[in-house]
Amino acid sequence: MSVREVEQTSDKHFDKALLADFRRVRLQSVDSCRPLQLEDYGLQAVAETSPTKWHLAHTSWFFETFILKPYRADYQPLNQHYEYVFNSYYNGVGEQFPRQKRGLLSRPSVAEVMQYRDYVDGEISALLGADSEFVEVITALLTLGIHHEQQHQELFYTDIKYNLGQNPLLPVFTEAPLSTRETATLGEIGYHRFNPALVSIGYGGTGFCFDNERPQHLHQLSGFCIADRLVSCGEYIQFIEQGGYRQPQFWLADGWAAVQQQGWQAPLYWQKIDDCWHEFTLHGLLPVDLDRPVCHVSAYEADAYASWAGARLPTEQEWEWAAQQGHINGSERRQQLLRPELMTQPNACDGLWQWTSSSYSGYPGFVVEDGAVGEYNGKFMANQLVLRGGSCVTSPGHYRSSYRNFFYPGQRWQFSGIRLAKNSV
Ligand code: AVJ
Ligand code: FE
Repeated sequence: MSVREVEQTSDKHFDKALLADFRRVRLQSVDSCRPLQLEDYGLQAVAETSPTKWHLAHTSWFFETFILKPYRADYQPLNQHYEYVFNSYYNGVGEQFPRQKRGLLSRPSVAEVMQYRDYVDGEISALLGADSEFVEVITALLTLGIHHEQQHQELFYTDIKYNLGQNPLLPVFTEAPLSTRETATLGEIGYHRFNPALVSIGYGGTGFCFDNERPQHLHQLSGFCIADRLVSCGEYIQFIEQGGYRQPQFWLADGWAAVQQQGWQAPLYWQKIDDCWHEFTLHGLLPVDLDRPVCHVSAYEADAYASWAGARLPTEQEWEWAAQQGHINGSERRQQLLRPELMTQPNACDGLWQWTSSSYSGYPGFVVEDGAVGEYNGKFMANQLVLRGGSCVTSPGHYRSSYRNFFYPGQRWQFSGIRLAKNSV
């Protein structure tokens, strides 16, 4: 190889589309917040729900920590304290400001957080504008950073819904779009039947995926049946009215303990007014529509409902195989709808994450990446359950049959619903 060839391969420029993607997603985060008042940006009702401005800063911190500090020559952070304040959980980076106190961060102000975003954006643009010998690694980290920011765009919606929902004024985030309600009523759940099969699980494509979707591997499935739609609010109301929350025989032990300790009687955000169920939504308080999928249930409630209905939850592999075959309507939406659609509408998409019975753990052969960035997914592989699909607040482009979301079984503030499965019908 000549010297000239060596130079050409060692100093390369960035794909122009990368910077365009970065800019588009960065702008989207700020755009999603437009309906908010300034006072809303700092709300944190519980440890799990971060303030909006913390999301806006932490996503910038991610690019600063994993790209600018290591790869931008002579990079000067805008503020030295941000390394600590906006570190979510990366011990490899250093100590973190306590999660449950994020709501106390009245400073930096929203305006200063926006300046931080602009500063990071400018530095990233400059970095990508020049040739670099680290094009591959920076491209991989930037792509991860973009998907990370999109995950936080979803968390922004789930968190602001929870935080606004604490206010007795039940603030409207945005007005509900004009109703396109149809008179059609929902039929019974049908089941797709699958034969036993040795199937391929995990991401096998050439695009982006998170590390927890790899390695692709074979998995032996027994025969099973999976529901052709999600459980509706109407069906869930039957469960409630027939005493589902008062009968321990339907519940896992930890689930029953949660019912007792937290006084659960209905999904999160539900309340009965004049004998009629209502739910708080990002469009304010609305009557529960019987034909929408039931939302904001824990895995315990999903499991109890399934027991009551004579079914079970699917495993994550069953779900993925059914999705690969095109039998699950998790279809991608171009815009975020902020509320799951009526299932009676033609081409309605699922609009909710779906609890599976699978524990979140590494696939056979999974290796945690070196360095602090390896803490992204791997260290959470204990005591959580996998959810599959995507929701009405998931970023477009995140729907993949191999995508693995994960939360603790008692958590309810994500847009999580129920798809049933059975061994046979
Ligand atoms: C995949 C949604 C469980 O909420 O911690 C954000 C997403 N990872 N920053 C989470 C995430 C790093 C993650 N979930
Ligand atoms: Fe994060």
